[in-house]
Amino acid sequence: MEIIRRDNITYDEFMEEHYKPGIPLVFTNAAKVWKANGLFTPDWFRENYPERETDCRGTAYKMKDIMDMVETSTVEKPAPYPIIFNIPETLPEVMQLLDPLDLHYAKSNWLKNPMFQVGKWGGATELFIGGPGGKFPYLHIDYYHLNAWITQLYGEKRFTVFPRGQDDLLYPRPDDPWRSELNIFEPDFEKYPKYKDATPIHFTVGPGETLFIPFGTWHSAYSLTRTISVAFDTLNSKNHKEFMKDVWTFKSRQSKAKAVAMYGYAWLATQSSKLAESFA
Ligand SMILES: O=C(O)CCC(=O)C(=O)O
Ligand SMILES: [Fe+2]
Repeated sequence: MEIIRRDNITYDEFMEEHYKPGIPLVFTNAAKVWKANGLFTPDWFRENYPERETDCRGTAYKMKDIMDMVETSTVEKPAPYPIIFNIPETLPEVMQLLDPLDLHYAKSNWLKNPMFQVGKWGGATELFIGGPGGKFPYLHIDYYHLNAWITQLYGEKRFTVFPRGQDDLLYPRPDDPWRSELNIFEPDFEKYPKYKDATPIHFTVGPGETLFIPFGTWHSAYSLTRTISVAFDTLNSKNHKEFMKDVWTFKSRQSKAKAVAMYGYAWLATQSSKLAESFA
């Protein structure tokens, strides 16, 4: 199977052919509506925001140092990946360059509701920075069954996605069902024999391209060059049921009381979003 790439697809075509059936898509030019498209480069960030900091695996890094790290990154000695900035929190000025965030396709999105901006509900807009050889550490589906939208603004990343319905072949971890035990970059077929029947789809996403990953789709990524991408997730009536189920599963691992509280909160937040949508 191959990834489908489309330019100038209409919103209705996207909904019918990709969103509803849950088939990934690369939009080749949806990002043309963002000022960030063609503007974002390692030097642009280095010059404009040299002192901005983010944490990566317990270490704080400055933008200027990150850009040096990815410049010297190699397959043999890759820079840490991914290095992520929460854009609204650490680079708020950048948000106006990502307008409209939904690219006219990623809608509706209940995560825009202020109730989801409190706490870690997946409502973040994130900047991903990488260097050659940077591997996303695991094969996964996004938490809470959210849909993922990843726009490549600089450099090239190789993605791997699996068609829906192969969960059983991909060995989800018993203690973390959104994460796989497999190392897809060097699969151990002896230990994970069912993986032989899985059908990974590999493809490269380049500057100006946007990858839509439907909820529940297993995926991972590999940075081929220096890369800068913007990622966000969406929630609406289509993935709401799975979202609520995940909120329960995830929170009940902490405590039943917490699960009840958080489930109640999520339910209220989704009702409020649904109501707002019906008046939009
Ligand atoms: O661009 C990447 O490295 C993949 C990011 C991703 O899948 C995620 O953050 O959930
Ligand atoms: Fe993901």
